[in-house]
Amino acid sequence: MTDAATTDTAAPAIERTLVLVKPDGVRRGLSGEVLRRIEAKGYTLVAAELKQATPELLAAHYAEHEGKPFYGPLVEFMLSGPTLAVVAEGQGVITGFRSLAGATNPTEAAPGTIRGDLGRDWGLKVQQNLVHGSDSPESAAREIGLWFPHV
Ligand code: D4T
Repeated sequence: MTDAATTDTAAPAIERTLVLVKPDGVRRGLSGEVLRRIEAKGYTLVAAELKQATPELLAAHYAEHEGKPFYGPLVEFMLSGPTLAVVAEGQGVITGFRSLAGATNPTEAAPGTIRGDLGRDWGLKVQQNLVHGSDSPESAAREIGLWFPHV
């Protein structure tokens, strides 16, 4: 007997997502640990580059947050040192990496996640939560275009 629910479903498309190891993660020497978790999960690294973000790049990347109270501190934090920008690939990688990252607030992020295991609240005006991951296919395409214009 065949299972129509599985045999009739098209294979999920291969996706790409933008992962950032933010300046706190790079400073704390956690870049390798983040890459290890991405690879251990089974995703493929397509590109990785240590970059110093610019105000222009961050204005585009974080346009949705402009005007929010944490926007200025967020940009200042993201300018405070190099960021490791990564493109990762695999079926479901956009949601999958968000699961690996955990909740935005590292205090609330579940143990086992990057933010839950390695992050904490430092009492600052912006959460320093180690990583970013695109939240939709549209965001991923836009963000990969911003950080890796040639990929
Ligand atoms: P990023 O974009 O960095 O992957 O984080 P999230 O997707 O988890 O969260 P976000 O875009 O909503 O926020 C961007 C960045 O701002 C910090 N932040 C956010 C903060 O300090 N206070 C807040 O209330 C929010 C919503 C954390 C991540």
